[in-house]
Amino acid sequence: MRIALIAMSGVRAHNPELTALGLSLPGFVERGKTIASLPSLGLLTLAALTDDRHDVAYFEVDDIAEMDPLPECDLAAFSTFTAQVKECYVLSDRFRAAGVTTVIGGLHVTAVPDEALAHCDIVVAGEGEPVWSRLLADVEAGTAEEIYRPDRPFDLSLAPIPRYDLLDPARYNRLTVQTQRGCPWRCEFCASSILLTPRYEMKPADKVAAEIKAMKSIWPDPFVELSDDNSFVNRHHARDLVAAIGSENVQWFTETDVSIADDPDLLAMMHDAGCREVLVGFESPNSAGLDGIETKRNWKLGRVDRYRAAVEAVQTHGIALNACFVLGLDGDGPDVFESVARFVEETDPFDVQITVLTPFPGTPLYARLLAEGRILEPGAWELCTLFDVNYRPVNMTVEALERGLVELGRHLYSQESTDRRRDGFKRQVAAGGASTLARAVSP
Ligand code: B12
Repeated sequence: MRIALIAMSGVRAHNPELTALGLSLPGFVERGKTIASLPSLGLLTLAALTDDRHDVAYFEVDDIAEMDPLPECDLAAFSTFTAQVKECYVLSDRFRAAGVTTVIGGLHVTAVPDEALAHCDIVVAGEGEPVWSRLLADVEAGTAEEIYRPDRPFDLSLAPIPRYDLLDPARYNRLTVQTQRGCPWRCEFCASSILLTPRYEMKPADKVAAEIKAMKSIWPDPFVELSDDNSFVNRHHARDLVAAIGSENVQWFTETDVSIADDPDLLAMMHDAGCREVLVGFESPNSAGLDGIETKRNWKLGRVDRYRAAVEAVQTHGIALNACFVLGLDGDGPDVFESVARFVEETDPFDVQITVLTPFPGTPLYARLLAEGRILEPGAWELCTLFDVNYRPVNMTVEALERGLVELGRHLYSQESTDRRRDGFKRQVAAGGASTLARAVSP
């Protein structure tokens, strides 16, 4: 079969003021450029599990109008998140009209498989690896089912090396490797890999090193982004992992939780192994905002007193910190904008990310807000960008949240504030005595 692997790609925001702002503010533009072009690791992984008998081609689609004419194929396999799912449906409809069988996978259709079936022949709900070969065989035999659902979490020690060779490295400024799936914490709003797997799954460290080696065969000096949700939950695995990545001599970025700040030995190892930045979800600087957002043990609330010290603990090791805040949490009021600005001024994280609370389908947050009648436009998936408000906050109006986001963004991503944070970072690194490379300050 000729299989077209199609990644719905690019970044999105509908809020026009924010989009205009993003085009002009230095801190925002820099971060946007860094993340705007990443390939679909899910599809590259499935390509690696595809028998050689099949011809595989990989496409990235930002603007569906540009996919004209459609590539010739027997099976079009789409990967999409929520924000672009409607564009994906339009494209899938076009392929079907041309007589091509279509399949859609990814986080969105995992949450609402029946919705997707109106626009494609097959949906994969959950991790793709356990079902992909069977699905291909069924399509060839004309016996494909409508929904494929793995019956157990995928064992990451069996993960294939993603087909990085399908990519043109000139298109990217970093490439991704995944070292784990799932997360022990249950943040109410999380729409990431906990929607795919209930368990925390780790990939053996030597496999991660082998994947980076494969990446280096197309791009000798890559910047590696770990597509993880929480890399270092298991500290034993974390040490093996960091040592393995270090042996590949690359620079890298990852996402983890704030407990990393309690482990100076691991931070020192990470710095020496090329880690340049970690992203940490602080969510809110206020106890009231944090109360209840991690639904299992209220873990984040229990950490808030150590948030400020955590920034310094990480950055004195020469590792930049991207502090992430979610605006519009139920416990936060209109003073949250000022609180975030103050937190950032007092701690100088190298990067800061502000987004609005977003009810993604499949999350406990979505179910709760829907039941409370607080979703403004149910099914307006195009607003699931993390920047567009599609729910009624508790302690402020929708307009106040939108205005607060834009104004805080204008302040935090201004040249002055960006320079301040970068200077603060350099001071913290100098105080910690870690040697930073010039490149460390432009992750
Ligand atoms: C890399 C990344 C991107 C890349 C995406 C590249 C791409 N085309 O895949 C870029 C930078 C383009 C991007 C953009 C955006 N992103 Co993003 N991104 C990520 C990130 C960091 C890693 C994703 C990843 O690589 N996962 C690893 C792979 C292996 O997993 P996977 O894609 O889920 O694939 C598995 C299964 O889902 C399934 N599968 C997936 N596709 C298919 C297809 C088929 C045919 C089959 C059979 C199976 C299958 O099998 C795979 C293997 O098991 C995550 C956060 C995180 N830490 O996970 C956020 C994340 C996915 N992004 C998110 C968001 C919100 C966005 C944006 C809306 C941001 C914006 N404002 O523009 C856009 C949306 C773009 C879009 N297409 O809709 C949310 C999505 C939530 C959701 N449910 O939709 C996440 C979870 C972050 C978050 N804060 O919540 N992003």
